[in-house]
Amino acid sequence: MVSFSLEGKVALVTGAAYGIGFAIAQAFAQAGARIAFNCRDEQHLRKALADYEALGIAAKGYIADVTDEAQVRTLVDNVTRDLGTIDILVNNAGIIKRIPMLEMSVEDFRKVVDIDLNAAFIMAKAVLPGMIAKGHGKIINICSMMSELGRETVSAYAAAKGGLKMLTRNICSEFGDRNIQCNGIGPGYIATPQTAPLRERQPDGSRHPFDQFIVSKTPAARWGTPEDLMGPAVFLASDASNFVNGHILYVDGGILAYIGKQP
Ligand code: NAP
Ligand code: GCO
Repeated sequence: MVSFSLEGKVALVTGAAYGIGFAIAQAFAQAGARIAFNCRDEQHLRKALADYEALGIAAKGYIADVTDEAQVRTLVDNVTRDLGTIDILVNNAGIIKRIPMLEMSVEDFRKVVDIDLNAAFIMAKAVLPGMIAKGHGKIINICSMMSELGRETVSAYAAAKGGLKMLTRNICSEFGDRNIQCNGIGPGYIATPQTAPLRERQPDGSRHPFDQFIVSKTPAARWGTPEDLMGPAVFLASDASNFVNGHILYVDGGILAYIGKQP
């Protein structure tokens, strides 16, 4: 019997105060997991706790910056104390800075790479010992279409997400024989606060040119929603995917498969 159940599992979803992480944590809770999440901002945390409670989810929330090794150590210790050893880690926390490369400072480039790539290494190192001791574990890295493609203004983000794809494959390679599966989810263009600037109505009330561009480039002819990622995330977190390892599951409405409509 194939099991998509997460009953009895402890899941930590980073950056799950809202957006994609919130939807993934909600899906895990619906599948039976106990939920922990973190973010940096107190107000985000308080609102997220209320939002989870409104859904009947007794999530545990923690303030922790995933780029800070000491804060991550404390985060993992606190989750372990409150819920038990972490079975499932989703490296979801991430930022983007959309700046033309020649105008982007090295500081900005480093900040994006620090959160979107280095933090996944820090988080994985913190949870792997517990997974090894338990004899199983699931790590899911939230990659991106920019793990495969570039575009103007997102050099740091694409470099980080490309690196995250290869970190995913390396964790798979190094820990597969410990019954730890590390996979990625590559969302397409998803309607969250992160992409809100790309969907803003123009002063004349028309749709943002990028909004029109993405919808025309996506076979599904729409933006994705965080809810579109819930099923794929449960699959990769469950025993149903125990022989899936080092895979990036693109949830993109088909955009990576499509050359685009002839003008
Ligand atoms: P979002 O709406 O901007 O949410 C990002 C979350 O991460 C927030 O909860 C934020 O909370 C948290 N966060 C940011 N930096 C953090 C840090 N250093 N430490 C801890 N938490 C941090 O983003 P999203 O659209 O849901 O995206 C989530 C993930 O999916 C990101 O990795 C993103 O790159 C990826 N992704 C998004 C899309 C898309 O189209 N939206 C597509 C592909 C991939 P605080 O600010 O309070 O810390
Ligand atoms: C952008 C977008 C994308 C999405 C996503 C696509 O500016 O191009 O923010 O990067 O966030 O990563 O998969």
